[in-house]
Amino acid sequence: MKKKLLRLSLVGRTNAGKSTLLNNLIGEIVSIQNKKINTTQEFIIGVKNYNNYQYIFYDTPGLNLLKSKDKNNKFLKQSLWNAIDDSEIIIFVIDSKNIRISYLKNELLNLKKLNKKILILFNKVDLISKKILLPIIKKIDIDLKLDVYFTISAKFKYGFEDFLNYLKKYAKESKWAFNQNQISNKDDIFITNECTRNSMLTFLHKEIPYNIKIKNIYFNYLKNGDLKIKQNIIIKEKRYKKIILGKRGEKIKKIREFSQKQINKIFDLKVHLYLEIINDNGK
Ligand SMILES: Nc1nc2c(ncn2[C@@H]2O[C@H](COP(=O)(O)OP(=O)(O)OP(=O)(O)O)[C@@H](O)[C@H]2O)c(=O)[nH]1
Ligand SMILES: [Mg+2]
Repeated sequence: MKKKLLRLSLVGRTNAGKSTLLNNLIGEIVSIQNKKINTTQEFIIGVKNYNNYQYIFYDTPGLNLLKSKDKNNKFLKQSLWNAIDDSEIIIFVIDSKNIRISYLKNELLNLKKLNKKILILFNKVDLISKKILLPIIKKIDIDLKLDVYFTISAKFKYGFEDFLNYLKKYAKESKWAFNQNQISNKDDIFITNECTRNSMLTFLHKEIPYNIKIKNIYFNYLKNGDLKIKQNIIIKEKRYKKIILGKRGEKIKKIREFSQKQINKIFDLKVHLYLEIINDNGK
């Protein structure tokens, strides 16, 4: 059978469930997911092969960034546009439980200007009854003439087959862009760093998790097969250290344990994770 290839960008507001969808499509965690906003900060690729098809999914930072004037978001915006540019199909993911029709219309109208095929996924249908959702979809459809849409639950892996099958006809005959066993453009160190950032998003409030960097210092498989990882949490402001440590170090303990558990799950082996907080100026 001839090999076929299709590139798709996952686009949508923050929290729509893009990363959850990507991970559950691939069957492994390649992009962290969290209920906090702007979880995805980089251009992450997940690769799904089945039969002679290779689907390349680009996970992107939330679409709402496009309106933001914050200069720090420039990089994020760029990575969103790169993904859209590169893909043949835009998969527009919507949190069905939180639809704001006026925003949605604007976003869709803007995307339509790009003249790319747009496939709409109404996600999180586990949280909303059809009786409530269908009239909303109908209303959007009347105004915007939705080309094609599917209802899914990224979290519970519901509805994947239908849209994956639908997409087949758009795949073009081509050499595959990734090897059979390569599932992401990011390496193991990236995802383990991301696990700690995700843990910080979970346990710390407000701006801190968005103003830190995780740097890997050590990553090695021990003789007994365990994985030993050391990471530095690089902070920009000295005062963050106390907050991250928490009372008697309880916060950092939770952060470390949660991250370690996640890494354990991803690699399916025992992990020893060590964290150190370092000030940006090296102190
Ligand atoms: N109940 C339910 N929750 C979901 C579903 N999909 C995603 N979520 C939850 O929604 C939250 C956000 O998911 P993410 O996958 O991080 O969302 P995202 O679109 O990647 O967000 P950003 O990276 O911030 O743009 C997480 O807490 C997920 O568990 C779903 O189908 N059902
Ligand atoms: Mg994400």
